Amino acid sequence: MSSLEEIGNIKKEALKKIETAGSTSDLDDLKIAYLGRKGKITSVLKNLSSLPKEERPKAGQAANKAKQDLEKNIAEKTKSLSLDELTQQVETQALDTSLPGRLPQIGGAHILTQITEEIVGIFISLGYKVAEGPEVELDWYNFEALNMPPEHPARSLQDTLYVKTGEAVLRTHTSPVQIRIMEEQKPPVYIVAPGRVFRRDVTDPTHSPMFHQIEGFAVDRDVNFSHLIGTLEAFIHQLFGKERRVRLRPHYFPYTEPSAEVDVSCIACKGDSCRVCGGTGWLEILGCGMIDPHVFKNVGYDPEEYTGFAFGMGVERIAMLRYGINDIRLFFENDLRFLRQFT
Ligand code: 2U9
Repeated sequence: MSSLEEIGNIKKEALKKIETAGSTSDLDDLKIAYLGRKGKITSVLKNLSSLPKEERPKAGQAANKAKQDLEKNIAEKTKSLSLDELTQQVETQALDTSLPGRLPQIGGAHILTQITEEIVGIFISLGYKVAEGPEVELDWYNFEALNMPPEHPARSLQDTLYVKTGEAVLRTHTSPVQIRIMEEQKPPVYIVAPGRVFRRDVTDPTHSPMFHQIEGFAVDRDVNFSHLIGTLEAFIHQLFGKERRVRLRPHYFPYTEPSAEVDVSCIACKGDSCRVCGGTGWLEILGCGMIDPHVFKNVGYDPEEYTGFAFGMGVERIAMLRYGINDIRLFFENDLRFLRQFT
């Protein structure tokens, strides 16, 4: 076979393969096979010198022409196949803009935060300011300044979590916040103190070693017990509704004298008798009293010049009564099925 015939055959074979190529990557392979460094056309061009002298010019021309034609054909076919491939890609990977988007999960305030804000808001509307303090407290602020010296039996009423025996404790109530305020400010003071408190309790449906309190106090000239009753009645009516009745029962706290516990007529049965109120028609929701003169002396207030009242409540207890929740642990397990009911 002459060299011209050989070049013609290679070209014919290559053109046929280009014609039937199914993808741009097939064309890339063909380019390498015919025009690459070791390609068939390239080999012919490299071997021209081994041909008889008289054949060389024609064979050289034919090989170069074949090279140009194949390059042109490959380029044209690549252009049309890449357009096909792009069209196919667009069709198969197209965005369906009619699909609804994914909604972000929207969070909300924890039910205890909501109730705390509601209660604090009521006292703000009555002219009170909000104060906070440390959760790890000195013995002085948590106990001693509040009329509970080391051997005072009242200390055993509250099982304490000690950080350093005799010195630092996890606060058992938010009352130390108010001692700190009185040390810094002169009367009149009207303060509510919300926050976490800690007790050495075994966890059960109504006890948790950490829970939330809101305490409040007012110190001014001529503050008396009737101001305390009026304030708590206004608060209870805003929180539970105007139709609720309020009653006080005498009680004992080391830091108030006289002291009382406050009941509201049952929010479930409106005072008749039901399971929520244990058949009594009343729910205990607060403790309160007139601040003991010893406490005033401890912070440098003159008990002859000033008097004051104080009150305290448990936030979990109020949430449980309002929503009929029967286990305090539900507040802290963070099960979204529970929490979402309140958002
Ligand atoms: C100062 C002086 C007195 C705060 C008070 C109560 C009554 C009370 C409890 C209710 C349920 C706490 O969450 S609970 O266990 N609290 O009954 N707290 S008087 O008296 C104070 C506070 C600060 C300086």
